[in-house]
Amino acid sequence: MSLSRRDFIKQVAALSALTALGIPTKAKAGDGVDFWSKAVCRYCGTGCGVMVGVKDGKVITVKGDPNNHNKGLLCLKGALLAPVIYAKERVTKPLIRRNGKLEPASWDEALDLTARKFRESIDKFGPDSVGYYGSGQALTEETYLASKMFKAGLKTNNVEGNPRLCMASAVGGYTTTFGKDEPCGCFEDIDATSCFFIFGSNTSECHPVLFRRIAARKQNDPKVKVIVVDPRTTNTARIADLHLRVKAGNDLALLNAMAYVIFKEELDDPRFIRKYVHFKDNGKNSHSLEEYLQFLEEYAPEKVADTIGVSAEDIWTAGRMFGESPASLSLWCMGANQRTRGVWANNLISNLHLITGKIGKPGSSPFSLTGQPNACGGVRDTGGLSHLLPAGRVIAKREHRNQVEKQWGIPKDSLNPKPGLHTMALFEAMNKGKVNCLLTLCTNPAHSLPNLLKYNSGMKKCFMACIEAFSDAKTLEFADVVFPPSFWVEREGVFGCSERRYALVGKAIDAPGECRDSVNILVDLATRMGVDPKLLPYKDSTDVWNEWREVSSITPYNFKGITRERLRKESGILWPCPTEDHPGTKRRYVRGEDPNIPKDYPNKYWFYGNPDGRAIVWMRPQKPPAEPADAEYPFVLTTGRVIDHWHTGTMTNKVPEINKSFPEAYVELNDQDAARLKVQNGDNVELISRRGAMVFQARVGDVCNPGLVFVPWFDPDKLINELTIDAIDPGSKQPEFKICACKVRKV
Ligand SMILES: Nc1nc2c(c(=O)[nH]1)N[C@H]1C(S)=C(S)[C@@H](COP(=O)(O)OP(=O)(O)OC[C@H]3O[C@@H](n4cnc5c(=O)[nH]c(N)nc54)[C@H](O)[C@@H]3O)O[C@H]1N2
Ligand SMILES: Nc1nc2c(c(=O)[nH]1)N[C@H]1C(S)=C(S)[C@@H](COP(=O)(O)OP(=O)(O)OC[C@H]3O[C@@H](n4cnc5c(=O)[nH]c(N)nc54)[C@H](O)[C@@H]3O)O[C@H]1N2
Ligand code: SF4
Ligand SMILES: [Mo]
Repeated sequence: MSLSRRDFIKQVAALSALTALGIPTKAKAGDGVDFWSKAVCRYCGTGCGVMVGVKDGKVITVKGDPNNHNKGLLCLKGALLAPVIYAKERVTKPLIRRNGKLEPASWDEALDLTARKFRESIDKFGPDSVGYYGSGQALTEETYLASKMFKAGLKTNNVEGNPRLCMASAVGGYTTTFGKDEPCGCFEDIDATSCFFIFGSNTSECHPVLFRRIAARKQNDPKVKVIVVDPRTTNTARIADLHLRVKAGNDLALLNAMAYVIFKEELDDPRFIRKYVHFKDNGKNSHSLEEYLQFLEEYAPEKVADTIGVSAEDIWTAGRMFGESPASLSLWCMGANQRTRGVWANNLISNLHLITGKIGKPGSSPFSLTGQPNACGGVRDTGGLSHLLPAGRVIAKREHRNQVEKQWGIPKDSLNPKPGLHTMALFEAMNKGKVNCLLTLCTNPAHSLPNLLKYNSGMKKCFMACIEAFSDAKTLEFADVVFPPSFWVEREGVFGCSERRYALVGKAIDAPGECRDSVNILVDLATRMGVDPKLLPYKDSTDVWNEWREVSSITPYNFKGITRERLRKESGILWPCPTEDHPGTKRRYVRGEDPNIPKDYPNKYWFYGNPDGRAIVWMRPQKPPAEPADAEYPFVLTTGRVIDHWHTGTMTNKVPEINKSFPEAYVELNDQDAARLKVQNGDNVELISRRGAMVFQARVGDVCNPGLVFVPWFDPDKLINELTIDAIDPGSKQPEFKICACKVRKV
């Protein structure tokens, strides 16, 4: 059963009446279903709780969980999940490539072939000749297990995932500023803030249920201000009191200029700065407040307005709004992260909170919005990247390795001390024949990597085994083996969304055909590769979860109290949560809230991630993007999302209502540019970058800044990533999807 848009609106309206408290996980219920099962939406990092309605063993409807933070609300994607499960493109049998074609095979054949290929490569070329490439959409248990299997079992740190394309700059930002990853605030801050500072986030399309909460906050209190920083007039920008339509890639200067205004207007918090802040420059040298102020002199609004592309007056207004507001909440996403200076952008946003003391109080927080439903809980927290170990520890530190070795029951100093290859280096190594075997789980790199044409040869050469739910995923054109996984509510496990909230995706139905749970696939594969079975003593995902809880317990992540039983009853709990009677933590680093801080700690705040207990205000200069527009390629190409489609479209293109509204990719072109190029709305134009060229239908209007074009990247038939650049942030190694130069030609 699927819903039309009208039905959907009706359903959302009806949901407020649906707040019968404490719906048990599997209760008999009316509404034509046999039972409702509790889960989390499988799409965005908002992490909406859902109730899945099952009849005769099939999911027939999905509605919002009234007890989760979304209070029963869902966006269209979440509400229309049922038809995705039953799409005819589901992979339901293992496949092996024979004579160039993927053909059905038995599980034994597919697993043995994969294990043999990996084993041979490791024996011949060493453990770093293989790798794992996972996802912020995999369950926590799956990523934790894969990371342990490769790092401890196969002795390679080549463990990566799509969060490198997405959240790596946020990880880098938080760890350099606070010494620990992950946001310190929570979604409830939305209801308490009086100023939203939304930077490079199209919240209305990408975190729609959070956006409703933002809009409701604004509607309820006319004093609430919204500042949006985006080179496009997105739907998000339409509710802004102040929209700074910056030049793409040039807004680091804006963040420093706002800091300048804050000091000039005496909106800083000297007491907070004195006690809790430490100033540093790019060389990691410490500085005084006076030296920081000197650094900011270069960023007087009048000096940088032209670089940024907005008026000095608007910059003064932005700084004042942020500083004068009793509480300010920054929300940012890919417009900050997908940049060659993504880490710096993250640091500079946190600076604004640290100089004003607007942190750790209701409504005040530097809050990075996470893209995927489990990039935080699954990949960042479990250490599913090539430089990380579980619960905020890093490969490079011997002390951390030794802790984890002890916890995993492997000999001291047996973990590989060298961080593995980051995502772009991993695919580059495949090009060069240095990585010969790759296991992918829940990601579609042949569509989502930047500068795609460059990486095709590596994907062709490398033995690729893909755990992938849909047969039309682009990456399967390169796969040698395909494993059919249980999808979404066909298996049980945990998702951790943007606000450190862990919630259970309950199993509601059986998987079709020969699909297996990915936890089971990974354990089976590891065993056949010769990994010591004692390392992976799990019969199901609950066992993995229980080990992971234990592993977290000696770290500040400590969520030992988040038991499976609690997850079944409650609709999500925020870590840290050390004991079973602990309610979870809304705000970290605050005495009285964060269980890591003793009750008798002398200060109100403790940024315990850093040795001196202080957060760092970084002096980061303005830097342009890697490939700015120039005379030959005079336009800037940016890429991003539309509300109804998810990433590479493999799921949302199975929903007719959605596919009708966005059948194919297009290019947004500013009307002044269009007039100059004599292009009318609906005409075809060719975009040409230094890497590729492609034709799109033009949507002419005033959404994009003049000189900027925007293309959504969901369309598998128009792979805009053939044009994007693979320049990376030197710190986070995240690619600059948001900015490259191009030409536009009428065809
Ligand atoms: N509908 C939908 N929702 C999603 C997803 C999806 O595929 N579809 N994916 C999820 C995932 S994984 C992610 S990461 C998030 C992404 O969520 P967002 O980051 O909100 O989405 P994007 O469209 O990638 O980019 C956001 C904005 O960055 C702006 N931008 C570009 N360049 C610059 C710049 O130089 N400076 C500034 N300030 N802004 C700039 C763009 O104009 C765009 O409006 O969405 C999540 N939610
Ligand atoms: N041009 C451009 N490119 C971008 C971005 C951008 O803004 N612009 N954004 C980047 C960002 S932020 C991200 S997060 C990445 C995302 O990039 P990808 O992770 O490559 O994109 P998805 O479409 O989410 O891929 C998920 C895959 O898993 C499959 N799948 C779904 N459910 C399951 C399941 O339960 N199990 C298994 N095993 N498979 C499943 C889907 O069919 C799909 O093929 O893309 C990046 N690429
Ligand atoms: S806002 Fe995100 S999590 Fe919530 S229903 Fe929509 S896609 Fe799912
Ligand atoms: Mo993402």
